Amino acid sequence: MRRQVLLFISILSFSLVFGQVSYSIPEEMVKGSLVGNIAQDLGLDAKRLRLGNARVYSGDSREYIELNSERGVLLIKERIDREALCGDTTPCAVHFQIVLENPMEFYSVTVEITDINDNAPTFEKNEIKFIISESAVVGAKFDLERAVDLDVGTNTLQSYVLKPSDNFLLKLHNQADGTKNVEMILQKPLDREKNEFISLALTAVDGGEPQMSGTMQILITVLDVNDNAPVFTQPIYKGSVAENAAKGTIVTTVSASDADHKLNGKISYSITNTLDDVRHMFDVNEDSGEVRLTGHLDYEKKRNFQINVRARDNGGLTDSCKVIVDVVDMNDNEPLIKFMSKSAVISESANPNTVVTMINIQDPDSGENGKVQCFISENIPFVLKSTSNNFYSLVTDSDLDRERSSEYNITVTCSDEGVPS
Ligand SMILES: [Ca+2]
Ligand SMILES: [Ca+2]
Ligand SMILES: [Ca+2]
Ligand SMILES: [Ca+2]
Repeated sequence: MRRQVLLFISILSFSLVFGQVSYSIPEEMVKGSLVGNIAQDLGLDAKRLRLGNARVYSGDSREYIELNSERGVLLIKERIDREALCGDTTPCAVHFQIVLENPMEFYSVTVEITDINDNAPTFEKNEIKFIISESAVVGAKFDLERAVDLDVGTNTLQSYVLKPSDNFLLKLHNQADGTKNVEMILQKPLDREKNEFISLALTAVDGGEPQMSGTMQILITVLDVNDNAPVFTQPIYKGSVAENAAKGTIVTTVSASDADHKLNGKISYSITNTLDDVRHMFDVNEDSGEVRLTGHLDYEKKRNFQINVRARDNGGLTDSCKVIVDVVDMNDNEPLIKFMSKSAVISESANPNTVVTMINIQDPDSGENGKVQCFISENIPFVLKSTSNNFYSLVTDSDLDRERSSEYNITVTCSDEGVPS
């Protein structure tokens, strides 16, 4: 290399440069294309070229251009790729000499190779993946890949476009080497519950005519955080259960939902009553929300219960609801007959309507189950009179006659109107 450079300098010192000429051609011209009319431009005729054995001398560099002595023109000998020849150096030129003998002359020729937009901006990867928490704050930055465009000037990379731009904005940072660092900045919070996967397209464009571009996918997986509390489907649930229902009877089922993922959305149910006896009577299935009877109900003691149920996700967020349970009365009490006073002896001269005994009926059941009717056998000189609610008087109905009957054994029968009675 060094030796050849020295040789070139020695030629310079022994020869006269008779002139120089410059051309400008675009890269990528096909073999045989005209570069310039060298004979005309140097003021030489075709004969001089031929007799002078004119040839191209390009030293140690590749011969991209050849001389056609017959026509006196320079032609493309080998396709010129500006990017391979000069990279990002501008301007880009091919230098060579036209050497003639008899007498020896040489002319310097410079052919500037102009850029054409034959390279699109390209990314190293087709896609890039991010996993971003939905709690990421606005302003969070994410480095993206840069694109490369081998062309120069306006034909090289000019800008980037990010679409869609709902959540992220693109920001470019100029680097010392003239390139740009690309990053996307969160401008609107992510919401996994709305959009768990986001796909963006980052497009790099050059300024050529026609414009060329390259695109890379940005795939974002949004990570869940526990930002949703459970929500019951209704604030109040109602159920009713017979007072004689067996333990284990399902009263009702509560249900809450949670929009979060996995454990953040996993709900467990519990009863939160502390001041009453609800917890001895009911429990709630932690997973299914089924509210079951666990104790022994008695309508006569308590007719309804309010169960407070809490739904809690694994992150501690909660909602609560009420379950109102009505206890349904069953006819589980028979009327109780109580004598308030009675006289075992009565004179046969007693007037009709003389009270013999007073009874009080007690039936703790409600409704028909507690509605009691009493009667006594017929064909005796007594009647049962209802005085007021659940009070009866047994009174004489007609004159008594000791000589006919000195003793009465009276049976009072009371029955409620329940089914069965
Ligand atoms: Ca180019
Ligand atoms: Ca380009
Ligand atoms: Ca949650
Ligand atoms: Ca969430």
